[in-house]
Amino acid sequence: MAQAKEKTTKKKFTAAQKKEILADFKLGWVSRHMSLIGRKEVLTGKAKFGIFGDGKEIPQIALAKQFQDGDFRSGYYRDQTIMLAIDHVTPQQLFAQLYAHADVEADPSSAGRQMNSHFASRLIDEEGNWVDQTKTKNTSSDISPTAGQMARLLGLAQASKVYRNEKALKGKEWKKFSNKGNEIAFGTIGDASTSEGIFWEAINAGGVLQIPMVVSVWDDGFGISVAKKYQTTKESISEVLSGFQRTEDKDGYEILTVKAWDYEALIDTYEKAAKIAREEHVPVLVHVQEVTQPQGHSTSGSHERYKDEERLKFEEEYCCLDRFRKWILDNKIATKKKLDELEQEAQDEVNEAKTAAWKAFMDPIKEEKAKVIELINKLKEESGVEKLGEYAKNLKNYPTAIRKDILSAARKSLVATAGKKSSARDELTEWVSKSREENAERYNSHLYSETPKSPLNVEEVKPEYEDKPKRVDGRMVIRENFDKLFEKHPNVLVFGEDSGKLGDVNKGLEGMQDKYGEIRVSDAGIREATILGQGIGMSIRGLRPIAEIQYLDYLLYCFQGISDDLATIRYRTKGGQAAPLIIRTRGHRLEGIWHSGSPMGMIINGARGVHLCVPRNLTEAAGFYNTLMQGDDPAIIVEPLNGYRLKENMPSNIGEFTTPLGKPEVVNEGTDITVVSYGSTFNIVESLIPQLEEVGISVELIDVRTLLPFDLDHVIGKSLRKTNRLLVVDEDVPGGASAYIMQKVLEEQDGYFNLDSEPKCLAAHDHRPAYASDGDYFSKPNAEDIFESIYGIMREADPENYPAIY
Ligand SMILES: Cc1ncc(C[n+]2csc(CCOP(=O)(O)OP(=O)(O)O)c2C)c(N)n1
Ligand SMILES: [Mg+2]
Repeated sequence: MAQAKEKTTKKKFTAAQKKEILADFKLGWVSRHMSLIGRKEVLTGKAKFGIFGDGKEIPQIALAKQFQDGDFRSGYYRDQTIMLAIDHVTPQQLFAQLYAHADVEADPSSAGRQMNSHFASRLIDEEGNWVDQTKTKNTSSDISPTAGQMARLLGLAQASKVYRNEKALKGKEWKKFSNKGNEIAFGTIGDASTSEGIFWEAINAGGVLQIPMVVSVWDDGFGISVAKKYQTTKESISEVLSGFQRTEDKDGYEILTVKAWDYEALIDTYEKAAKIAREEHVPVLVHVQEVTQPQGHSTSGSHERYKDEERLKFEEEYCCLDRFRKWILDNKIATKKKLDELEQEAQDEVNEAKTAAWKAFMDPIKEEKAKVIELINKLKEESGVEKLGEYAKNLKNYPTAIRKDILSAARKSLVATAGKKSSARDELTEWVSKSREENAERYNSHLYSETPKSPLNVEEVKPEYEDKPKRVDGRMVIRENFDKLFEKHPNVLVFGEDSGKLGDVNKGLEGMQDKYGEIRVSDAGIREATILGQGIGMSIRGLRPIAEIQYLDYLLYCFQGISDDLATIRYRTKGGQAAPLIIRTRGHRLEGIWHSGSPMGMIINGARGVHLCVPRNLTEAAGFYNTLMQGDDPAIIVEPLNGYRLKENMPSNIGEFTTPLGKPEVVNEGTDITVVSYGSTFNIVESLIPQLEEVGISVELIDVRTLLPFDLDHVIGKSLRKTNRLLVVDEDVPGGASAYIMQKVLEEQDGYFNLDSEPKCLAAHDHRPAYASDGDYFSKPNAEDIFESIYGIMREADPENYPAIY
């Protein structure tokens, strides 16, 4: 443990400086009391869990002084003091989130959906329009996975660089996102979380990109109970990162270190950090050392269990607020009495905020409770069912009953009186149904866009063709379409491995960098997780990034961010933020274990909140880009890897036609069996149609086109009414996307009631696909497999007409 040196030099301060110092002192104590009282609220059962920022107050006050309108934060759950200092939250809102007050007004960060200290600005209005970000201090929405904020931080910072340097973005419409690229993205992270791979990936990428981010590491020596010696080589993140320090002739980082209890040094350090980042667009790392954690990690445990006596003593001696007090007294800025008064005022304010937040949280619930007790008692009278009295009494005697308790009592009362006729019962039934609706809005809404800009509202425009259309390689269709997109939307930019100079590995972007420049069409390092992060961050700042993941099999490297961050952003802010990022990738069959994957089930199950487009050819793919560009949701487009060199007709309305989301296409009408597929397997099924017709099987072939959303108008269910037979074909593992399709059709589309034969799925094998053509043939559904599956279903229904093959 480093020994802290005490500063004793006395200085003269102006009246204004003194005022600011005392305001900082009080703010520090408002934040500290928030932590102390907040913890008690959890321990007395009023809230479920609490995590606070005690010990980090003074560094955060210093950081906040540099936080200007237009700047962004990408941080984690220790940052309550920054948020208070930039007037982003009030103490009452902090308590509201602690209580899980499910109301945007009470908890603007998450409407009660997130644990406390997970912050977010409301960046979009109900119509889906971005607010003017240059007029506010902004924070991207926090997530709990440690270091998850680092990837997004890159994009938030990179946006400043794009706005400063891209000629296409000098127009008026972009002024609400940036003032000449002067915005800093402030990142914060705990010392232990720097052990995560994504931290290192993001740090390296930030150095390469040279973007205005200021990363603060709050080094309190622990990650829950695990001390630094198990986390960080040499137990010092600034020391091990020192090779990143920029030099006269080489770009890199500015790395600064400072002690968490040294008010003056902190102010100087952050002033310096911000100036470098803002003016020079150079990333800065501030290693804030000797940070304390007076109450331990969270309300889940006590730190005495893992901190030794020496550490506990250090934490007491180096509490940043105590040190700040001592410094104020030493410098005769205020008297002890004045400081005591300020502390008391801070405590009173926090207590008042607590009381107000609790009342605002409980009042509407109490009303609902009273209403339900009244209805249950009335129902007891009318039905004569005695046990209802008990339900009403139990509810009444439960002072902190919340909505689940109320609804539970109401529903149990309906079960106990099932079949009875009573007006009170009708009223209670109606109440339950209304309550369910309200709670669905509270807890289940805003997974996808609910604004007029939702991509689901984009009208379908079919591709048009000249009489004799040009036959071209599929990659030409997508390339011409990208050209139009860049031309039409100055905020579109694409980046990924080999996307720039080469124009992607399949040349779908050939020539685009020459035409649109290196800012809009760029190469990225091999680092999928942060390519994604660049995309998320930039899409939050009004750009329309297309993040390219070279092969679908490598999506796993960024799947954590897709699932935790991208897929949840709208949901976790209850519609307050959106990241309309398009992830471009290519997949399904090509060659071998890592270039033939089709893990659609994994994506579907891990990324609800992101649209999943699975086009069968490049024209369909191009249409998805055109649709999504008009919408405000994120999506993954899986281009078919084996389609780039197959011939397609070049549409004449390139850049204009759209492929709709959630609307399958009946590509071949038939009467005997419905075959549902997508992507590359779709093309195999289609190629079998003549062969199937030869044996007298009429196939209705449907391309689902998107797996998320899935067949919104129940096209497949309608087809089953005609054919009464179903085969789902894909190349995911068994039980993957094919099982998902089956569940949707059987449960949501009444498929069960329209089947005359056992419905079947034909998927790939459980293992990854083996290399080479035989490997493919024996790993994935092949033409014979598909033919025989269809034939088998027909034979089962009509053995005479379809004799045994084997
Ligand atoms: C990926 C992931 N693993 C584990 C956790 C559980 N967890 C929450 S906080 C934390 C420790 C973080 O320590 P540090 O980064 O030093 O931040 P501090 O809490 O000390 O400020 C852990 C392990 C998590 N949230 N995310
Ligand atoms: Mg820590």
